[in-house]
Amino acid sequence: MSTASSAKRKTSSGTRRFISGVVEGFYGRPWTMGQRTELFKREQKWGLNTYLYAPKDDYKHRMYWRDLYSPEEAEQLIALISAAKQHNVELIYAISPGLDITFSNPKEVAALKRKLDQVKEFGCRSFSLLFDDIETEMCPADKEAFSSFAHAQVAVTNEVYKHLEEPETFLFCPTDYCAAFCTPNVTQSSYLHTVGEKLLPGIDILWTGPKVVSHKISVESIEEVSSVLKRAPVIWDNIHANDYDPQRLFLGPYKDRPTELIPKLRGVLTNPNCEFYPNFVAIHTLATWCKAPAVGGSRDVEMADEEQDPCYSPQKALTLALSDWLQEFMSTDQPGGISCPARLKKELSDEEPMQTDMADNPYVPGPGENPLYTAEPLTLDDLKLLSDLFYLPYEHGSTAQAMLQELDWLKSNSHAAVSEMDETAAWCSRAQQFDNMCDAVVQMFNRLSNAPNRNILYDLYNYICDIKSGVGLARAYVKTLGGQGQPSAQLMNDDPEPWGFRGGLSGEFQRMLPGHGNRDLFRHPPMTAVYCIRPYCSKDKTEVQRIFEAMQRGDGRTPLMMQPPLITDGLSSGEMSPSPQCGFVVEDDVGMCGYALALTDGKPAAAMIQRAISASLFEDFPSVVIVQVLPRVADPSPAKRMVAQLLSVIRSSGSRGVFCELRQSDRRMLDFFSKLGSFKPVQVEGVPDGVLVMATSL
Ligand code: GDL
Repeated sequence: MSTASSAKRKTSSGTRRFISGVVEGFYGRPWTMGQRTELFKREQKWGLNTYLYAPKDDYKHRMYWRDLYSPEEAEQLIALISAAKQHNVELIYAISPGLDITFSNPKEVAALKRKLDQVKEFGCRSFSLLFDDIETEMCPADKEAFSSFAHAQVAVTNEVYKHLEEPETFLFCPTDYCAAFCTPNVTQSSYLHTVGEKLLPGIDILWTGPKVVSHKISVESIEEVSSVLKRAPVIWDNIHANDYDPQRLFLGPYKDRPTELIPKLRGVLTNPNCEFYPNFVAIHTLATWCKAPAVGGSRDVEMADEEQDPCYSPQKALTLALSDWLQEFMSTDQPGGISCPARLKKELSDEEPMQTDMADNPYVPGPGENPLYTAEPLTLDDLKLLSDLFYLPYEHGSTAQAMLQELDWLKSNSHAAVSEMDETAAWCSRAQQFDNMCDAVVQMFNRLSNAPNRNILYDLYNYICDIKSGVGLARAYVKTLGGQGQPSAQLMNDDPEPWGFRGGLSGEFQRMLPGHGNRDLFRHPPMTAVYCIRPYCSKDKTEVQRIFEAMQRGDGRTPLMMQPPLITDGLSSGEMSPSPQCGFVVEDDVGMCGYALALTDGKPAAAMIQRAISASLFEDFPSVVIVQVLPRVADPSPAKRMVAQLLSVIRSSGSRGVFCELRQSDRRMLDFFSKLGSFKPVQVEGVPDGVLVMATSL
C-alpha cells in the first residue's frame, strides 16, 4: 500500500475504524428505500457505521450488472447515499459480475468501470466486488489469459480499485469465502494464497467463517485465514440469514463469536433475515457485541458473561434488545406509515389523538350491547418467548428446548399416564406444565397480533401462525396421550384439514429421502465422535455377523443356545439378505460398529424359524427391522439416524408398518426403541418368553 493511501485509510487517532454494520446480501425481495433509511437511523443510534448494498436479486446488482441506472433509479440511489451520509453511515456499493463476466475481455472491465463510475457520480465513495456463489470453471478465453480463477478475479479487482482511485473502503468477496469451500483446506488453498498475495493491500476481504452459516467463529480460525490472506478479514456473518429456508426466522442474540476476535478483524457485517423489521434483535445485539471493551481494557461488568466471554453476554444483550424492541412494537409512529385506530393511539400515548370524526365522536356501547374489544398489551416475556421459539440456526432458545424435552418425556412415558397412581400424577402434572407452555405461545400470538406496529407484525405473521399451529398439534397430542383428547380430532384423522399436517411438496420430498430430519436440533445435538453411515452391501456380511455374535454373547450370563431365537436372526447371521436399500451400517474410526437391516415383508423370515406368529401382526406391520450397535457407541444418534433412514425407505416401499423383536435381556436396545417414541410395545401371540415385540405404523 502506498504511504499516501495508507494515511488516507487512518482516522485522526491513527487507527482504522472497525467496520461494523449490515450487509443486505441475501436472496429474495430486497428491502425498500424507506426500510434502508430506517436502518441508517438505527445504525447511527446503536453505534454501527456501515451498510453494504448487495441485494442478490436486485436486477442491476447481479444479473444485469452491466446496465446503467435509469434517471428514476439514479434519483433513488442518490437519495439513499445521501441518507446514509446524514446518519453517519458509510454506504458501500457492491456489484456481483461473476455470473457471466469474461475477465479477459477489456470491454467487460470497461463496463464494470462505467457502472461504478456512475454510482460514484451519485456521491458514493466506497465500493465492493463480490464473487460469491458463482461457477468456478473459467470460460476458454479466460483459461487462456489467466493461470487460475483467482488470478482472473484479482487482476480485474485490482484494476477497478485503481481506476476508482483507491477508495478508502474497497471490499472483495472471494468465491471460496469460508473454510468449508477451500480445497483442500484454508492453509493449503491455492485460490486463497493467490488472493492473499496478489490482491492490493488496500482491498479488504470478506469471509463468512468456517462455514457459510458458521455456528462458531474461533480466534484460531481467524488467525489462520488472516495469515493466508495477509490481512484481517471483514466477517460477512450469515448467523441470522434465513433466505435458505422459508420456515426459519432468527431472533436470537449475536452469539458464539468471542469478543477477543474484535482486534483481529477488520470488521463485521451481518447479513440478516430477509424480513426487515424482525432484524431488530440481530442488529441491536451485534451493536452491543461491537461495543465490548477490548480485553485488558475496562470491563463492562453488566455485560460480562463470566463463563463464556468476559466482555459480552448474549443473554444480556438479548434482553437489552428486546426491551427496546418492545417500545417499537408499541409505537404508533411507524416507519412505512400504517395508521392505527385512534382509540389505540389515545390509550397508548398521552398526546391528543389526531382529530378525526371517530376521535371526536367515539362509539360507546350502550347497556346490553357488546363491550368494545380491548387488547392486552404485549410484554417483555412475550418477546423473550418469541425469540426463544425462533432463536438461532444451530440452537433453540431455552423455552423451545424445554418444550421439546417435555414433549419427548411425555411421549416416552405415556404408559405412565394410565398406570399406577403416583406415576400418573407425575405424568399429569408434567402434561399440565406442557399445556401451560403451549398456552403461553397462544397468548403471545394474541398479544402480538394486537400490537399497534403492524409493520413488524406483518413481517412476523407467517412464522407466528406456523408455530401457533405446531404447538396446537403437540398440545392436542399430549391430551390424547393422557386420555383427555379425541384421538380423531386433528391428529389421527384420516381426512384432516390442511393445517393438521405440515404441507408442501418440498416437505414431502424431504420425508421420502433417507436421512430426513437427521439434523434435528433437539434430537441430534452436535456430536463429538465422527460416525459414517452408509448403505449395507453384501461384503458387509461377515462384519455384521461379528457384531451380531458379540451382542449375542451379551453379558455372558445366558449361553447363546439358551437365548430365544428372533425372526431377524437370519438377517444378522447373513443367512438372509435385507430387502433392496433396506440396510445401513455405521462405522467409527475403529471400523464397523453397528447395523440396521430390514425386510419389507417379514413373513419368510418368520417361516424360516418356524415361528407361528399371529397373522394380524403382519397385516398391520408387514415389515421387520433389526438394529444392533456395539456398546462403545454411547451416542444414540447414529442408530436413530439409521432407523430414520430405514423407516423412510420402508415407507416408500408401500409398507404400512414395521415391527421389531427384542430380547428382554437386551436392555440397551429395549431402552433405545422405547426412547425413539414411535415404536410401542404390542401384544402378539406365538412369541416365545423373553421376547418383546415393538411396532410402529408408517
Ligand atoms: C451465501 C451468500 C449469501 C446468502 C447466504 C445465506 C455469502 C457471501 N453469500 O452463501 O448471499 O444470503 O449464503 O443463504 O454469504
